[in-house]
Amino acid sequence: MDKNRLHVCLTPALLPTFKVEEYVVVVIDILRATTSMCVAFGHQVSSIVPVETIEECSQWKAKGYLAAAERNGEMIPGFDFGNSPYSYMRPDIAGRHLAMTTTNGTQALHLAHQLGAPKIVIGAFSNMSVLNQWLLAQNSNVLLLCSGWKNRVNMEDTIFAGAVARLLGHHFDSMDDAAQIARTFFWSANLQKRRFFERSSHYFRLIHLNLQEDVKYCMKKDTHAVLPIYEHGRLLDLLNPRYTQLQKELAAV
Ligand code: 3SL
Repeated sequence: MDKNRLHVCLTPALLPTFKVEEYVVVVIDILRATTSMCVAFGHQVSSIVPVETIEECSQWKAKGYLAAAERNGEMIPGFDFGNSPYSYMRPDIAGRHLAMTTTNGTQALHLAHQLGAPKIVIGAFSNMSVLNQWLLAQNSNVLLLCSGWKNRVNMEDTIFAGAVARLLGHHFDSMDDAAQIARTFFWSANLQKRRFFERSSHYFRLIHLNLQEDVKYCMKKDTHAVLPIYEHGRLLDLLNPRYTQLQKELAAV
């Protein structure tokens, strides 16, 4: 029997070259959107509505949602959050709904949806083991979508894609060159992940904003056993014991 495919898309600009409808898509934005999403779910946020524009995010805020808006690493004034994983480490977000817009991560997610991805989930070092187990159980092709930076390739998302491709590769047909590149890069970076992160362009952007602690946090593995999945315009944590209940509540709205 043919194996399912595991492929890597190194930047959203390349996504239209894939038959996206044939893959479960994993959206990756290690610095920092997908890491922050995992932390928010780890602190029991009920759902996250990822939106493309700051205006849409404001509209959700006006409806009583918590709202996170980031552009170029900085929080947009007037919102509750920017995009720091640390900002979600507080008990009062439990049970709340959050709208979020970020420079690349939420845009990549929307593109995957627009191009017909049947399932979209969120990946970061924060939820890596849970994600890998779930991907193995899907019996489906998998596309690891690196959000990159403004349609350019970045190092940190490629390293993560390489880590997943290396761990899962032998269960799949994953002989595409982007997966090989990511795997090889991860292999080179693995022993000195921090040094590699510190050479990335986004590291310098974040350092300039005094966010070095965020970078360190985003490299940590398996901090949260969460699996954010995109359903009907929002992310829910598939592993939240209230998942089915939340689905029902939101369908009734
Ligand atoms: O690109 C994004 O979506 C963000 O993660 C960028 S930042 O880390 O908040 O600067």
